[in-house]
Amino acid sequence: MPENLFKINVKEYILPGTRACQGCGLSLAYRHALKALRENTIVTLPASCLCVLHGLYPSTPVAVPCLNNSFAATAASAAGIAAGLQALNKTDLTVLAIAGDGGTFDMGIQALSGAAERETDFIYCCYDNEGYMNTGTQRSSATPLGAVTTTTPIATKQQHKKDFIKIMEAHEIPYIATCSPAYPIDLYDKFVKAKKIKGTRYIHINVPCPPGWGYPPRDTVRMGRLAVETAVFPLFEIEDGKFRFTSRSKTMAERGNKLPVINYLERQGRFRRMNIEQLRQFQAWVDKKWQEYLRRSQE
Ligand SMILES: Cc1ncc(C[n+]2csc(CCOP(=O)(O)OP(=O)(O)O)c2C)c(N)n1
Ligand code: SF4
Repeated sequence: MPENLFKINVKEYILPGTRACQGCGLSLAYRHALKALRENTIVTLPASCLCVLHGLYPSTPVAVPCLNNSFAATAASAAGIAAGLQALNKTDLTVLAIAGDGGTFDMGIQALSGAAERETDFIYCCYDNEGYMNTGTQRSSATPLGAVTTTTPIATKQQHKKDFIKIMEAHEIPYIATCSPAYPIDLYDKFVKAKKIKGTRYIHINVPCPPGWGYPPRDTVRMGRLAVETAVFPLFEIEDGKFRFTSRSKTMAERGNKLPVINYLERQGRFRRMNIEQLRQFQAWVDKKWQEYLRRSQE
């Protein structure tokens, strides 16, 4: 049963005073994710912007128990927590492992793949700001084609983003979802649903990042909406292998409309060196993925 605005948990688990940047998409997303998961949750996270948001010991603005772990070990630490809870017969707690794209697509993939294959009972969330942002915007395998980063400063990134959803689908886990802080009710619903499912659940959040992407902090929600409306980042869930669009992507699929990617790219400084050929490749890549999703949504 979908939630709506009036059913959203009014309790806050991120208190005022985080160390995230102004306009950070991660803090918006994390706020709604924790509201959906509520207090009976244990979070484990690696070095990242999220770790910075959590603050310095002994003070933190986050009002649920959290474990800081090493960069590559997020899913491994979650597996340890899940095993400990099972040994203690504590069945009412949700384990949330949450890491950036660097900590997921690159550094954390081995531990995540192992935990998913063992059907570990946890939610793994990748918040994807498309770069190693905490250390100053280095390229990751989630960085899109044509973006400038500090490790691709002149020629821009030459490769498309890794299709991480396909990798997670290959593990045949019961629940996969994408979401955006620009569509908070959709995000909230997906975490509520994931909490009720057993086994490994994977949630991928598109996280607009003002300093890393090069746009004014006031435009974070706008950037998140444009990512969805251009189909650069479609919203969907895959439950037991069944694909379904949600929220704005659902209406876009029904009406057959999506904006050209240029509407999204031209507002971000990181694409300032993109050339016409890369723009063409970017649009073709998005169109191909969108067609695949459309076909699956009709199966
Ligand atoms: C093994 C290891 N290598 C490098 C670092 C330095 N480091 C800390 S955070 C970070 C970037 C993390 O990027 P990502 O996972 O994408 O999260 P974000 O910072 O974007 O939130 C790096 C490289 C580290 N802590 N450990
Ligand atoms: S660098 Fe980006 S993701 Fe990191 S805290 Fe700042 S706005 Fe958020």
